Amino acid sequence: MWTRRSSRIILNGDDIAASEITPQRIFEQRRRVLQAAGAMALGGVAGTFGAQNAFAEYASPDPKALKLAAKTDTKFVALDKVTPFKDITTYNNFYEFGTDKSDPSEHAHTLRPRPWRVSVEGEVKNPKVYDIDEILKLAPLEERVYRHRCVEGWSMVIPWIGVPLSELIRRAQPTGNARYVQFVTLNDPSQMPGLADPILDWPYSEGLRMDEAMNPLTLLTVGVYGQVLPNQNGAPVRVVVPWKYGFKSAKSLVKIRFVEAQPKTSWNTYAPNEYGFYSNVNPSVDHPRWSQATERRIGEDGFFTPKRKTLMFNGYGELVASMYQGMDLRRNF
Ligand SMILES: Nc1nc2c(c(=O)[nH]1)N[C@H]1C(S)=C(S)[C@@H](COP(=O)(O)O)O[C@H]1N2
Ligand SMILES: [Mo]
Repeated sequence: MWTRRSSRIILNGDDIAASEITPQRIFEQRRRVLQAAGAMALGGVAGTFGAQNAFAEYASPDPKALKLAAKTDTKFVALDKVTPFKDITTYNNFYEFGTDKSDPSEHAHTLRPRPWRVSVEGEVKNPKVYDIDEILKLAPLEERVYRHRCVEGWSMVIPWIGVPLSELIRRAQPTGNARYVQFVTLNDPSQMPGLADPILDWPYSEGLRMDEAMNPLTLLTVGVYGQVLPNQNGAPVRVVVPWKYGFKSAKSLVKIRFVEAQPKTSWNTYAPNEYGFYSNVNPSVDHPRWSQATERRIGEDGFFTPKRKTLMFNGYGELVASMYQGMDLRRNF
């Protein structure tokens, strides 16, 4: 559950957390967060590249990776233990590179994340093709530690870096007809060997309602762990929607399209009874083939590790529940 303490929102409250997240641990982590935030506020963000990341403890262990500096707002920092870099870069879903969890880390080296362009189009007054470097400079980069839960029943805690998607939407100036946003992934078989396999209706595509896209949690994401996104995590730019199942967070985007009608999405097209358009994390709505009541946190799984209880809206209800008031979330799953 979210607990509000002054202006901060602190994530806590699943079973395992009782033993792991002691008051002392929370206190120390929050102090580090606030110190980091304070240091950034004093020093300012020292340019897009090359500067020290706000969170030394989340620095990428990859010495060759291009580093990104980011500011932080403690409101968006989940205090759960962060999942190790090794796990978040070797246990991935990115079907354009194969369906095994290890496939993206083994095969995504063929993706060429630079140069890269993203077309912002459709029902907008300012359509524009953005170069990836323009996206990096849309607004000051922010570091956000989010819970990330896959519909398959596992979860991670990831220090993403990006800008609120609302910054891009504001510049695009949607017309009155824009009710949804569609996100489309690259569709280039020369870079993505998995496209040869017609598992999904390529290109991978996802969508959000306009208010969901504008929600301050929705992050246009360019980095993780203080560095640019590794290819397997959706380089060079993806969306991250932390209160929804992971598949809503489309990777390696080439198109962001504003539309009037609810867009078709890859997983919903594949199995409409299993993957709804909304796909809000909801422990009380089972997937037809398995329960969604609990989850396994990657990086801490052992034979005897108890599963965690999955939280409504992945724990982000305070920031998102109002968008679904009056909606039947069993029908709109
Ligand atoms: N283009 C594309 N985006 C995608 C996917 C995919 O197969 N292709 N998989 C989705 C799923 S099911 C999940 S759980 C997350 C995984 O993101 P991560 O590997 O960075 O943790 O990416 C989502 N975005
Ligand atoms: Mo997923």
